[in-house]
Amino acid sequence: QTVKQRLHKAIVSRHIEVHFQPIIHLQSGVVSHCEALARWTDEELGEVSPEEFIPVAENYGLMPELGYCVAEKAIKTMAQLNARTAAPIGVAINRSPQEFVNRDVEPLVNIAKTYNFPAELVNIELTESLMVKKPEKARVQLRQLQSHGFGIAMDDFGTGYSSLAYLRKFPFHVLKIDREFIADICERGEDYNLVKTIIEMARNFKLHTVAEGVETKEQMLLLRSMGCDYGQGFYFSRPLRADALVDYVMSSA
Ligand code: G
Ligand code: G
Ligand code: MN
Ligand code: NA
Repeated sequence: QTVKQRLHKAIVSRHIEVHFQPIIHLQSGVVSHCEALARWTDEELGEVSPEEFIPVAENYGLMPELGYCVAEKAIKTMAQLNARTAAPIGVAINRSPQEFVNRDVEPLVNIAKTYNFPAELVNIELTESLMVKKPEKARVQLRQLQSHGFGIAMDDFGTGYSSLAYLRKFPFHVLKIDREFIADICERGEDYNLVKTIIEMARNFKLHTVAEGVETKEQMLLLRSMGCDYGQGFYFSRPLRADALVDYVMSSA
């Protein structure tokens, strides 16, 4: 069996797991959202990284099904979690360009309805490549997502084309600053200035900012003082299985 066949089987039989990485509001320390991250463990191949299997899914047209499976499991888990928390926590779901091309937003709307999960608590994360390759598809779908109340996040900001025109033309709510700019923020003045500029620019566009790859307390404190809204990274937590996420949220509340 090829990797593609194995992956297809895993998707159809719903053996793709979802892990969750908390996104923290820096001023309050409260868990705001959790990013859903696909995980695949194959009997023979062992654990396969999403860096490897997401491209396979994209090349063979499996991404819409994989995305649906992840979204369904993620929203179900978060709905169960929110039944136990005082304040509801949102979920961030990655959506690949292929899902924008081959699917409309209907399935996502239905999942949210099924679990009685407010669309306002779902942020759809997308990368800049989508706007470059499929600007018209992107525009139509982002408007649809927006009209249903979903939030829209620009993922990995700064690593792709980063045209400011996209921020102006598309209805984003959140800007995620790529971890490559965060890694040396305490040591390198250039990186500090760059991130500071991104945060100020985001504020002009009325976007919330999330710093990715926060690994130390010093980075967290610095980002908070710079006016960054949210942080995500190993300093707070690695991506967690659903049961570990419940423990994390309950003990940090
Ligand atoms: O989970 P990890 O941090 O290893 O993720 C590696 C990459 O795979 C990240 O860029 C992440 O956005 C992507 N990824 C993880 N899960 C999904 C998913 O469900 N859909 C899409 N499109 N990308 C995902
Ligand atoms: O592209 P995206 O932002 O969706 O990717 C999320 C990926 O980033 C996941 O693979 C996750 O494991 C990884 N990640 C999350 N937090 C950290 C961190 O603090 N440091 C590093 N190096 N990687 C991280
Ligand atoms: Mn992401
Ligand atoms: Na990212």
